[in-house]
Amino acid sequence: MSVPLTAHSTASAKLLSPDAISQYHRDGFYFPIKVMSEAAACALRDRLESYEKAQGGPLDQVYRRHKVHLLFTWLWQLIHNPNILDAVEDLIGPNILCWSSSFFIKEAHDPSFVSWHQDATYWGLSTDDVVTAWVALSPSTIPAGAMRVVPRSHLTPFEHRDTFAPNNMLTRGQEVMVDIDDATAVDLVLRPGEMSLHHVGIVHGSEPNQSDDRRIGLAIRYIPTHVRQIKGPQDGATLVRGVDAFGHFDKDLTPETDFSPAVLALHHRIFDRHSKLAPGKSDTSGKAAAS
Ligand SMILES: O=C(O)CCC(=O)C(=O)O
Repeated sequence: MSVPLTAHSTASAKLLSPDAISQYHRDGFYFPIKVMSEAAACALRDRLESYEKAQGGPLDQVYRRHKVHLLFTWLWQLIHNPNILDAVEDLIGPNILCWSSSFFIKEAHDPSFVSWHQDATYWGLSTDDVVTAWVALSPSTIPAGAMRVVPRSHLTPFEHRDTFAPNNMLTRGQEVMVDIDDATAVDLVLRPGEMSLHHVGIVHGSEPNQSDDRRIGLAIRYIPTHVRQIKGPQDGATLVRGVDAFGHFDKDLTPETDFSPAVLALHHRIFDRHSKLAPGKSDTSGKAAAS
């Protein structure tokens, strides 16, 4: 976290304006960015909910947490969405891997929350030029517990502690060991089909969902190909744009069908690998969803 993100050239920007790019580098986030129509986002939500209906309940915690784009072919397409990738390219350059993706779903009137934390503390990645595209598949409003960020906090790494607080959506209830003045936070309010972009070092979190609708967001983690995994086990990723001249990550499978046996076997292998690690290192995404 100590190395500040090097701004990618704004001259060749594909989607973001020069102001948007500078704002991202200065504040550690940028929003809202329209990725698709509201109708298209609702169609994706329908696909998720049809699956949930067919299997008689919400998507399993284990599945929603890790590389969910390998489980559903429609999420595989979403991580390749050109609007998302154009904006990400404007921030981290043209050679892009999708390292992971996680659903953050809060049911209506769900007490689940996300404590203030910085992803860079847990992910074991070698550099700071890592960006999350958080794509809304339902309205992400303040009552629904939209994600909140603390501007410019990506420039200062903080110590964290594990709280294991009930209803905390993070695996160990990780939180920064400094008092955050809530008044300085910005609510990333999004319509379905919009996304926010946030830096791996930014302090972020979210409040419970007090609305009558679910809050559904897909957090997609993008890294430039030069990044290495320096703490966790050998890791995989998907090249979504450009070329990978480094090969630091194994190539993840391409899903041919939803929940293909090959992908499920990969998921089990990932969990076996992670369960052999010491507690505290067992979740490279740093996330879990409680329900
Ligand atoms: O969806 C949320 O409320 C939190 C998301 C988050 O922590 C992340 O995307 O890193």
